[in-house]
Amino acid sequence: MRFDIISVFPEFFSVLDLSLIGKAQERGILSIDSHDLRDWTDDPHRTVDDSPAGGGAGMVMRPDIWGKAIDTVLSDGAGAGDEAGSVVVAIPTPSGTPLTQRTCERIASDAHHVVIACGRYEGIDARVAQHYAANGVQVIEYSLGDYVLNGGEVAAVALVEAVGRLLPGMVGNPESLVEESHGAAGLLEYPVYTRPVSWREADIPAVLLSGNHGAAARWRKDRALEKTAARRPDMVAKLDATALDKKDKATLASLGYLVPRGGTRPVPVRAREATPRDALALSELAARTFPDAAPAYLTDESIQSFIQQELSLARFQKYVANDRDRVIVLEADSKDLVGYALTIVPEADGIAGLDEGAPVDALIDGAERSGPLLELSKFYIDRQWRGSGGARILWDFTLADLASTCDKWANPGIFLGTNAANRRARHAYRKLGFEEVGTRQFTVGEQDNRDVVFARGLRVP
Ligand code: 6GU
Repeated sequence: MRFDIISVFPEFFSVLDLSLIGKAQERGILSIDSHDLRDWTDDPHRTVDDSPAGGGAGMVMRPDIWGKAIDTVLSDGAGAGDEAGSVVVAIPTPSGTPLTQRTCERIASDAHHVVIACGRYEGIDARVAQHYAANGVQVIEYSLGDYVLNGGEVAAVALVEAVGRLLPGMVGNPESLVEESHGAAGLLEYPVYTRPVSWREADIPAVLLSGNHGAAARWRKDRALEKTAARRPDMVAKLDATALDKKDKATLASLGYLVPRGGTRPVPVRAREATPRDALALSELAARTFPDAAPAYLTDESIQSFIQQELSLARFQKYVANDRDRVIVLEADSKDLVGYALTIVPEADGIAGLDEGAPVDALIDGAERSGPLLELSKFYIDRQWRGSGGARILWDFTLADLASTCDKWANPGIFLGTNAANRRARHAYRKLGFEEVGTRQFTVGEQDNRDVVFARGLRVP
């Protein structure tokens, strides 16, 4: 690959004689020539710029000078069979497209001649990029990021290094290209360590020294996911969900990203207290989800009459407005509701649902209850989100919220009743730290039901 760099500071590029890029030049993998733009001027002052048409601050680089310079380096040694995309004119500018690893990979695989035109001042007359783009040259106006440098020289060095290291024969171990940041996995790289094992009170994570390669790989993947979620949430939202395994998804769920059933990408979700504006969406979600949890022997009629009476818009408006009812919603970034939790908080150290079979005497986390007994009246995840890890996020937020309202008590509790036949729900509540403490009777429509009653404490470990 051949690079020609044109700049008013051609000496700048001596750095490219160092290091791996310097070695690659010696080995003939790439050639780099830098040129002084002023060599193409024809006035005694070697002028390359002029004032901007239309007025304004600063100076603009002249198209006639740039045209002569670029034509010269392009024609010098140009092959007759230069294919489309094989000749690139790269123009560094803060107004360019952000340079990505994908672009660098494409240049490395398709281009054999790259001319880098380094502007200074307010940039290069716009007709230069236009002209070459219209004449069979691949023109790439690129930026290194959202900040301004005085000229394109640093960005030219960045491009040569980023593209150069991808050329065949450059990197000793091509595998290191797979796991690196911005590699095929679409993640930032995990943190890396080397000896000494203990340095300034900080140890290398034990799993990396355990010799258990599977566990080390898992740890690295989790750290990469964590780091990417913290620093580059935009990259997490672009991950291909079909390439994620169960544990990847569990880690992403703990970071607030869920993959819905049939979904192609992780979706950021957020738990929050419901507001009156959620009442309609809540009543719709409740009507959709209730039938899934209802026992099989309930008639459609009973279910519908329950929905109309207990899960109406008016009911949810009341729940959301009432201080004793805590409603937490889990919301996707599309603003769609993923799930909701409704808890009834009794006065002082009272008992919610006393006339509905509350387990008054149940032990709470193995000890006598001291403080109120709350009722988790509703806890639902919409169908396409079940099994995605949303229940854990909704529950963690709900628990923290309830714990803070009950923090003056030594051992407050929360209970719930769920249809005995609903094994999925029973399993889910056990996973959320609830224990079975008994049963209760209740009616839906005209029909009697038996519920299993679960309880747990409200202290957050
Ligand atoms: Cl490519 N050029 C200049 N002048 N400033 C920049 C840049 C490029 N990328 C970020 N800032």
